[in-house]
Amino acid sequence: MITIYNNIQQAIANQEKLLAVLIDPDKFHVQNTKPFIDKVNASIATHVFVGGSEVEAELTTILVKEIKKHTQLPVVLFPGDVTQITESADALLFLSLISGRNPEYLIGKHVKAVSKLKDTQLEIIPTGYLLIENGKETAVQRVTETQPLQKNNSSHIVNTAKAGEFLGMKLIYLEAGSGAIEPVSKHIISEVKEVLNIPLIVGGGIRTTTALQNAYQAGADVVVIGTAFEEDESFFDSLKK
Ligand code: 1GP
Repeated sequence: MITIYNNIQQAIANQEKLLAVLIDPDKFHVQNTKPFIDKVNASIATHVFVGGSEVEAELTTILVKEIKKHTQLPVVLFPGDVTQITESADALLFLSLISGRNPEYLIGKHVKAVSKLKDTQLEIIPTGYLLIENGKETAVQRVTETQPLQKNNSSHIVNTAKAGEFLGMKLIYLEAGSGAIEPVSKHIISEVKEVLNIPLIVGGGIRTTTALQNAYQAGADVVVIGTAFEEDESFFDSLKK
């Protein structure tokens, strides 16, 4: 069976870089879905991620159904909470916040999610999620009540990412936080990439094609961009196919 995860691995084997456009249902007007997704389709984007730190229940399902009407790209849930799980999507990043020490975000919410996932058709992708310090408090930090990893302690970041791989996680996600002032540095991305045998996702604060290329050159396999598109859809013009 061809799966979204296998396709990511195949793309990496072919030395392709992947771009996920993140849509936060809390900050997005559903009636804007078609024009927005038309721009996504015309761009180099390869995935649509849907999720946010604080989203009203049911909004995710409504939005995902609308997105699926307008694109063939895989729609992947990037949930801040159990309420954001919907069968209308294709896959679910089953995120464990391994940079933090809050048991709810390490395993608690996952246990609660199981009753929603018993007969799921979603492809579940276990993902080690690492929040990296970026100069200001982010929604992830506030909502999860965890501290980000210090950016000047790269060996701890590397060891945390590798521990995630050893635990069986299939993706590692380095997160500076939505709207971060500073994206994750090239130095941290390259050190983490060096030790990993699984795909690396990087997101948070990437607002320019230069920052995107920097992340790719440093070793990011998938880059996630949300805020830059929310603030200025003309950014898609510089990312046309
Ligand atoms: C946030 O990594 C994503 O979880 C994307 O961040 O909104 O800053 O692009 P931005």
